[in-house]
Amino acid sequence: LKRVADDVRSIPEEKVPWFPKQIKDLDRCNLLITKFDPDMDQDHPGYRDPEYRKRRAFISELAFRYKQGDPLPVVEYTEEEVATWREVYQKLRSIYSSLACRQFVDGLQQLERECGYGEDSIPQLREVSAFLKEKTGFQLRPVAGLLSARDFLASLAFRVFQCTQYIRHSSAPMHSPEPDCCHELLGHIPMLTDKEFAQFSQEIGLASLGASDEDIEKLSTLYWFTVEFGLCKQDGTVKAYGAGLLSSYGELVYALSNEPEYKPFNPEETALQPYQDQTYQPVYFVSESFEDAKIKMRRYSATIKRPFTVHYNPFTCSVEVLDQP
Ligand code: TIH
Ligand code: FE2
Repeated sequence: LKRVADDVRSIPEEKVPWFPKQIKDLDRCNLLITKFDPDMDQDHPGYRDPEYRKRRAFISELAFRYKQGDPLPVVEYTEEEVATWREVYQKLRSIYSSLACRQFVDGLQQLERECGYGEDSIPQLREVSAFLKEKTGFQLRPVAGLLSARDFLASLAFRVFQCTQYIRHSSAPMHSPEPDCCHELLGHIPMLTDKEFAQFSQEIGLASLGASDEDIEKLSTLYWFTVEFGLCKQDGTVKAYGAGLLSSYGELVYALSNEPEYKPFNPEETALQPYQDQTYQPVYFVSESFEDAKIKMRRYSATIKRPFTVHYNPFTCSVEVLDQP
């Protein structure tokens, strides 16, 4: 009797959530969150614009059909879409040199010189992905909208960045509560040309694989306050490196205006900060430098309990899973 009881007790309790082991498995990481979708959200500026919604449905379809390894879809943007892009680009471009971090400005300059970035056309994911691949090994994958945190973070483990391809509604160019191509191309891509930032992003992804729902919630909060809304010190002043700031003229100006609250970046605390996804953040976290954010994140990730360790094999683009002894 005693033996039976002991056997029962030795059965491992933890159920590890499924996670992708090979880059191909990202085809299954496609759970969308529809709360900001123009078909669902009455406050979306496109909700009452049937033309806009039809266009969104068409571009979403390209992402739904996409399989890992397919050539990235090319979208022929309309004049109205390019006009929105131009407005966003011009406004933001005029404040980057004073408000964006050095790595961002360098990345954007490279993209302008070597990858066709400019106000006259919306860069195509296909071209941008090829460029990034050479710089930092990151590649892009089209996505139809806002992804669940677990699926989004998992793709980072493979140096895959999921990008929306539609553009925000022309009536609200200075801020959008959901990601769009302005957010991806202007907010994220310049940062992803930086080796250290690319490494930082992949490490968050690797820490998320097979993590509990509770740990995913904390990691996505950390992602939110760093990759999306992070500030860092540089040569004695505070600059933006978060993509959610760098793609929103309204929030970028606000975040560095001294009006909101600022707290030092500290993963244990930052992971528990409730966040705002409808409008501007009431609080931003400032790190001493990138290097500092990376070291602190790494230390934090090591405290996440998982009954295994993961190792990324760049030759096979797969994750090797080792049981914890
Ligand atoms: N608010 C950003 C913008 O206007 O570009 C977009 C997003 C950032 C984070 C989530 S959605
Ligand atoms: Fe984003």
